[in-house]
Order: sequence, then structure tokens, then C-alpha cells
Amino acid sequence: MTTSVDESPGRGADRDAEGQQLWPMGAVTRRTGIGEHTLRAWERRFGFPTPHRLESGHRRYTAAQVQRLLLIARALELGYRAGDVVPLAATELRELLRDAGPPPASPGAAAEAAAPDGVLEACRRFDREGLEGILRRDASVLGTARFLRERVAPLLDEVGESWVRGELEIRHEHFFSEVLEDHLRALRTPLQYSALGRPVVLATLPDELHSLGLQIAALAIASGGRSVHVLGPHLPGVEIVRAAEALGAAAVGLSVSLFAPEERTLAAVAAIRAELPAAIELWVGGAGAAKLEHLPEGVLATPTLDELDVALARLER
Ligand code: B12
Repeated sequence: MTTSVDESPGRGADRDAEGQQLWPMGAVTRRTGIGEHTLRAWERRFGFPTPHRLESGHRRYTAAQVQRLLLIARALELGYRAGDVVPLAATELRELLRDAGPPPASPGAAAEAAAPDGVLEACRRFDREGLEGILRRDASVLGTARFLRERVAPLLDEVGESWVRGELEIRHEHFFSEVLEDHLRALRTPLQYSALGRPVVLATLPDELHSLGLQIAALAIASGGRSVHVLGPHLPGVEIVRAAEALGAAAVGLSVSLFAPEERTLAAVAAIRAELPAAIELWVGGAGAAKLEHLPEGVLATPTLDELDVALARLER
């Protein structure tokens, strides 16, 4: 893990009074691997990180806070406990990381640290049972919201980066994606029966094969009690519109990955918005949505699950 903030926070980037760029929570989570729930818990418990708040209530973090969080993440990887390292200043953390070796890890910390390795190893061995076991345990220990934010999202980043580093092959990534999709579907199915309200319809645009975002968003929506229909990946805009009309949808949600070309995505989104009845909202989520500048009018960017929660709460009213 690097310890410098060298990425742009992307769309939704605001500036503080000094003109310093501020990071939305989803971007901080992706950059540091620290879950949104954990960030909020540390804020309450340790007073760090205390973000700027937008009028909407959304949190925005400074580059210095992100930098310190990266150091904390590194210390946690080494087995330090949150209570010992979150309150430390960046200089103290740097000293700790430079001078000290890993402390004897507590059993809890060891289990936390072992999780990504266990998953990667299970993928390399095509060990479906082992992988399902890890996912089942994490989902039941953490509950759906935390499982999605603190396990699934960091694991996908880890799998993607392992592939880039050549530590996992494409066959392993496919294997992981399939097992994860099955698991997310299995968690959602029982919730579908009690879900209420006009549904949210989820799909990806043509040539976008990253469908896990749909399953993640669908589970988040169903666990909030709202009905949801997943139409799957690689769907022409006109088909999405017709399905949304037929289903009496409250909203259409598109999942856009980092792979999606911006111009083509914006054109496709604009075409769908133009065709879609005004009463049906159009949301664009996923890491690729965070990069899109100038979304057409009437289209809402929901790049993170927190933003999805806000959009869902608004639908209720
Ligand atoms: C799994 C995966 C695949 C799988 C997808 C399987 C599947 N069934 O989905 C497979 C193997 C098919 C695949 C293929 C490819 N992939 Co790929 N893939 C990934 C990986 C590891 C995870 C993607 C993912 O699902 N992320 C999780 C998403 C869902 O998280 P998120 O976007 O942040 O979304 C969050 C929220 O916004 C919310 N959300 C998501 N969608 C929506 C929608 C709505 C409406 C809402 C409200 C919320 C919401 O859910 C998430 C919660 O955390 C990423 C690495 C990564 N870290 O993303 C690479 C990655 C996206 N792939 C990449 C590439 C290059 C490819 C290929 C071109 C590889 C190749 N040479 O063939 C192809 C392209 C295929 C295509 N045409 O689309 C690159 C893209 C880089 C770039 N900038 O272009 C990445 C980033 C890997 C990397 N590090 O380089 N990939």
C-alpha cells in the first residue's frame, strides 16, 4: 500500500475555505480500504477523522486526513489495534511504522488480517466451499450493510489489484465473481418476498460486463425493504426503458465501472433520460459514475452505497 494521496477524489469533490480539495466518503473508503461504518465509528469513538459536513450532511475529508488514514490502515495491517493507532498524529504513526516491527497480534486482529489472504487463496485453489464459507461467516457476523461496505467492496478492489499485479489470473477473478454473485443473490432472494413499493430497476449499459455492482446495489435496496429488479448486464437503453415502464419503476439504476468510456456512457445515459417517463428517476452508480462530469439534467449520481441510501430515503417521501 502506498502512503501518499495521489489520486483525484473524482466527482463530488468539493473544496474547503482554503480551496483544498475534499474527498467524499466512498472515495476515502476505496482509497484506504477502511469501511464507511468504521470511519463513522472512529469519528464517534476517537474524534478522528472529523470531516467537513456539506449542507446535505454528507462527509468530506481533507487530503491530510486521508493521508493519516492510509498510515492507520498500514498499522492495522501489521496487527495494531484501532484504539492504539487511530488517535496518533501522522508523525507518530510514521515513527511507529518506521521503528516498530509488528506487535503480537490478538486473535481477533489475526482473523481480520487473514480474511483477504484466505479469499485469494481460495480463488487460486478454486475452492468454492471455502470461499462460500468465508462469505457466509462475514455476512452473518457483520450484517448486510457492513458486509457490503467493509468486506465486499475492499475484496473486489483487492481481487482487481491482485489481477493487475499478476497474482491472480483472469480465471480466478471470474471464479470469485461467480461465487460472490451467487452469494449476493442468495442473500437477496428471501428479502424480495417482503419488499414493498414501486421497484428500482437495475442494469448495465451495452458493453459493460461488470455486473457485480448490480447485485451489490440490489441487495442494499432489498435489505432496505424496497422491491428491486435486476435486468443484468449489457442491455440496450431502449430495453431498459421499456422494462422500467412495464414494471412501473420508481427509478432506474445503472451501474458503471471504471472500464466504461466516459463519452459513450454520457451519451447512453442522456438517451435513456430522454426516453424515460419523467416520473421514473434515473440513477448512475458505481466507481465509473464518480468520474462522470456534467451528467444530463434529471440524472442523479449515486456512486456509493451511502448516496444510494439518500436516494432511497427520498423516494419514500
Ligand atoms: C470483477 C471484475 C471483472 C469481472 C466482472 C464480473 C462480474 N460479473 O461483474 C470480469 C472478469 C468479467 C471483468 C472484465 C473486465 N475488466 Co474488470 N474488474 C473487476 C473488478 C475486480 C471488480 C469490479 C466490481 O465489480 N467492482 C465492485 C463495484 C461494483 O464497486 P463500485 O463500482 O465502486 O460500486 C460500488 C457502489 O457504487 C455500488 N454500486 C455499483 N453499481 C451501482 C449502481 C447503482 C445504481 C447504485 C445506486 C450503486 C452501485 O456498489 C459498489 C459498492 O461497493 C474491478 C476492480 C475494482 N476494484 O473495481 C476490475 C476492473 C473494473 N476491470 C478492469 C478491466 C480492465 C476489465 C477488462 C477490460 C479486462 C479484460 N482485459 O478483459 C474486462 C472488461 C469487460 C467489460 N467489457 O466490461 C479494470 C478497469 C480499469 C480501467 N480504468 O479501465 C479494473 C478496475 C481492474 C483494474 N484494477 O485494472 N472484470
